Amino acid sequence: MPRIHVPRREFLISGSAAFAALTFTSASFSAKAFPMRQGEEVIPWADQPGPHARPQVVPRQLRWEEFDTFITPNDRFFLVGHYGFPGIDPQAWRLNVSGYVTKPLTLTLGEIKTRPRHEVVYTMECAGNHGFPFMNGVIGTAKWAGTPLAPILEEAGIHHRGIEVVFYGADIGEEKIRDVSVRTAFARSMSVEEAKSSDLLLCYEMNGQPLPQENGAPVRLIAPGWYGVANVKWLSRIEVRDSRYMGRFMGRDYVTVREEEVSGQKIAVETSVGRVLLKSAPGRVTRQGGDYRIVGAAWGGEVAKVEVKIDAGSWQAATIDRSEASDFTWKPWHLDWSTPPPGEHTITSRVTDAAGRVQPAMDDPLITNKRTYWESNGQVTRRVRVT
Ligand SMILES: Nc1nc2c(c(=O)[nH]1)N[C@H]1C(S)=C(S)[C@@H](COP(=O)(O)O)O[C@H]1N2
Ligand SMILES: [Mo]
Repeated sequence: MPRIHVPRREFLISGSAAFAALTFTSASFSAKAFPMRQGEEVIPWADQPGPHARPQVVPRQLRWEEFDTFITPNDRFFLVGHYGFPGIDPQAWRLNVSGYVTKPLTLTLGEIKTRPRHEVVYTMECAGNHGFPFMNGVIGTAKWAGTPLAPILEEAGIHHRGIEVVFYGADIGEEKIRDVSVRTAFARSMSVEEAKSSDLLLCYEMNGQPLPQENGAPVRLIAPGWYGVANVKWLSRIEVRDSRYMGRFMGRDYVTVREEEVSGQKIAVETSVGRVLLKSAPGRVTRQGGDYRIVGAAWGGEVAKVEVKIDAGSWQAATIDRSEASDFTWKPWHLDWSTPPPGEHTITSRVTDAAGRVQPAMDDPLITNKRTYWESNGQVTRRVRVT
């Protein structure tokens, strides 16, 4: 019968306070050319996001004006930490695979690193991106390296009663549920079927550097195709359970509430944030002499077409640059704007996928019937001032 493992805490060398001591190391980095021209100048957006309501949870976002490389350098990659940014001693760290498995495993970092190494280039977006006026840069693309999870689950042998795989972080928070206060780990789960996907990695490297502390060192889950929240950092425990896991980040937070029409009535349906949705956004406006250009990105599906609308004009097809893109990454695009008249302009983009689905407009019922800010994949409009 499955044994229940008590999580090891001794590898935690610091808790949430660790964030204050974080030093963001600048990764040595060489990136390929990007839709960029000689001597061009970036025009800052007129609609800068306001100060973050919880800067300690989201201490860093991408500044879209700096969107000039396909790969986001580590020191520009956004950060989200709901229970702080713990520092973990990699020597003492262990990963436990337990619960409804026939052979529980305890893996060291060394053992994980000697297993087959895979790399995936994946654009990670927080499900809260564009859901708030102060959050539009919780997205970035990195080359993640690690070992595939599936063979490890195979080795542990999932018991026939196991239906859910829970990924626990080493970060612990206090949660109040009704009138009970409990300490709980940041955790997310997937069905056994989803967890067995060959795309999932136990990741220890980001853009050729050891995974930075703030991004989940020594090991995080990388779940290409999912929203950021599924990519559990500071991974300490993988547990197979015989019932649905309903922790805060599955069942209360990162829950989309959407009203749906059922027999003429509006009924709200709550769903857990899961796979990333089709989306695009204008990235930056540049000027080379009098020639303006709009550069942006599209992601979250099989990108077939990107169009841009300036002010109340008609949709114009943008040029998609697929030179560095792969399945799980954003696709950069650009549109030459020539010489716009001075004054303030709005820029909106929309992406269409290979099946003809279009990124919804902000007044589409898919968006307006949504009562929460998660999974905000509506069309993004930015404002720019031309002088
Ligand atoms: N252990 C742990 N993992 C976590 C989180 C967290 O707070 N704790 N935040 C999640 C969320 S909401 C996002 S969007 C991504 C952000 O990853 P990054 O900080 O490397 O950009 O990590 C996810 N993994
Ligand atoms: Mo997130």
